[in-house]
Amino acid sequence: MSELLKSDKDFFDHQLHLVMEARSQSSPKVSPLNRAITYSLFTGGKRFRPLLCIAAGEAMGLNREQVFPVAAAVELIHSYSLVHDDLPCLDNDTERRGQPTTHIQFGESLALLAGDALLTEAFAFLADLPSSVIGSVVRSLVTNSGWMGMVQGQVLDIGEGAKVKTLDDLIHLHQLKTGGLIAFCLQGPALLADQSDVAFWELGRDIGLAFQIKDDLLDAEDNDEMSFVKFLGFHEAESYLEKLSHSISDRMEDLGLNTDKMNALIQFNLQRRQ
Ligand code: GRG
Repeated sequence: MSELLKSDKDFFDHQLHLVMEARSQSSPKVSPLNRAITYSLFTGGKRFRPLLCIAAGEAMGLNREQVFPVAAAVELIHSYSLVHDDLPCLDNDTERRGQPTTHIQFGESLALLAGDALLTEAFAFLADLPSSVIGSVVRSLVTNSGWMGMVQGQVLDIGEGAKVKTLDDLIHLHQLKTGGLIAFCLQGPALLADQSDVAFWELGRDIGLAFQIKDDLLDAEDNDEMSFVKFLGFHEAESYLEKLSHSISDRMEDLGLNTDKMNALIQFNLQRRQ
């Protein structure tokens, strides 16, 4: 990760620690719930979504302190989604980020509840936003992460919704599942900066799609039915990602988002190894 991004990551982690530590004072500090929440939130995430919120916000004239509530809210939702996704009733994964998953470490019940707490606590961050934008930012996060967004994408992914038959179906699934939260990383700051948000949302959704394709390339051996590698083959998926990344760069330019930090994040995705 470039120094430019590392400084924002350190800022974000520090602020998040301070807030979560302060919140945990109001319940017994060493409670198992607190430990499960802290474990899920602070064990090695890349922080791609908060970094994107900060970079996009700065390109729109906001400083990182102003963007922090939006960045924290999206990371807590991301964290809950991973905890729940790893549970035996969904992916049944035992390892994440090279560590035992939350339910392996703390048991299924606490993992489920820690996920619930992360999800609801996310919205407490948005309560700190200027009152003129709270409504629109909350609505955006709900739409992108919930019934109409990430949760719906997850339902398609487990095969409980409409069947995924074509590439367009697969794109739709991942635009919801991974693209929803990442779309919010551009739409949230745009709403805060009082900018028209639709083009930012569309661009964010495609950055999310690029993030997912890279993930599929990294996990090519997993043989996942809903993967771009499975659908297109490895090399075709690689060139799809390359084309998409070019289109993303062009649209960033059109929207005035082609800053060093934004470009560093697009490069970070292309080059990441995890
Ligand atoms: C449980 C409602 C619900 C949704 C789960 C996020 C998700 C949907 C499933 C996790 C599995 C997965 C591979 C999803 C695709 C999105 C994605 C690439 C998640 C991993 O995000 P990173 O790489 O994670 O940003 P870190 O570890 O860096 O925080």
